[in-house]
Amino acid sequence: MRLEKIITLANQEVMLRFSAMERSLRATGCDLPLWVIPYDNRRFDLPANAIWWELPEVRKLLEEHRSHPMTAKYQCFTTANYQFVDSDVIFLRNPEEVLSQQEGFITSCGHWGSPDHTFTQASLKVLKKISTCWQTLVFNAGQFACDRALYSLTDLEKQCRDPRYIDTCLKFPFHDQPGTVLLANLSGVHIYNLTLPPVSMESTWAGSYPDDNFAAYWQSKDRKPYLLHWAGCDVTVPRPIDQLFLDYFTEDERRLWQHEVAETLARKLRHQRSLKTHLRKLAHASQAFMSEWKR
Ligand SMILES: [Mn+2]
Repeated sequence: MRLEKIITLANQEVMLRFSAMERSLRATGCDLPLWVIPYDNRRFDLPANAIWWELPEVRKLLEEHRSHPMTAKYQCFTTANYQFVDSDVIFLRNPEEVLSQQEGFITSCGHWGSPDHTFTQASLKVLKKISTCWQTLVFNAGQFACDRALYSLTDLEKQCRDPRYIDTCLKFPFHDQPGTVLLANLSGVHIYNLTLPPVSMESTWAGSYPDDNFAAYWQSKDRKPYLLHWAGCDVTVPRPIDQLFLDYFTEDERRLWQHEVAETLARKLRHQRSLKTHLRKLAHASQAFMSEWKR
């Protein structure tokens, strides 16, 4: 495919990670326009060659169903020749060059090995009807590329509203992943995962690299991941590979990042403490109940 743009989803809250992603993209030599789908109203000043991209028809459909803000990325399916990435991604190689050899719908995650969280009970039934090897067709919704528009706006809306798919596409409360996976599969496009043969790329998930020798896996240029995604990684547990995005921060940004991590850790500890308090209260209550009951 001949990439024409990179698409992402962001708001003010993820601005630091967005900056690292954008700088890593430019560092690979890719000058393509960056289209930013607004996650919500908290927009921020974009760097050069980046624009906010929102389709009012899609926004209206999602607001009507109070869909999760991440489902705003469904609008990617109405355009062609793009790479979508979350903001917690950095590029290691120029996506234009990597994808010039590919066609159809391109994924590159490891969900074929652990397909949980890519479907709902309803969408799993649909996926199983599409292929007995459905596990190779599910993917992480934070990194995908496609050379064609999969739906017109009208068809996208129709598909999302279909009684068979609406619970997965518009009403799933936690994220867009089962909906994104289902919509891509229903479109009939060929879905290829670059970590499977013939490309057999090394893992694009930062969590696959717990040690400081991560670059040792990337000796072969063709099998080096072209992007890295921190999907689901706990930011309060530092890992050597984090250096790859930290390197894109200025001194001030690094301090801001440390502050964000410290706040996340404090929230986590508060949550654990309140959970412990609740459990203690529950234990006391059940003891009291049991001693009452034994009398
Ligand atoms: Mn992500």
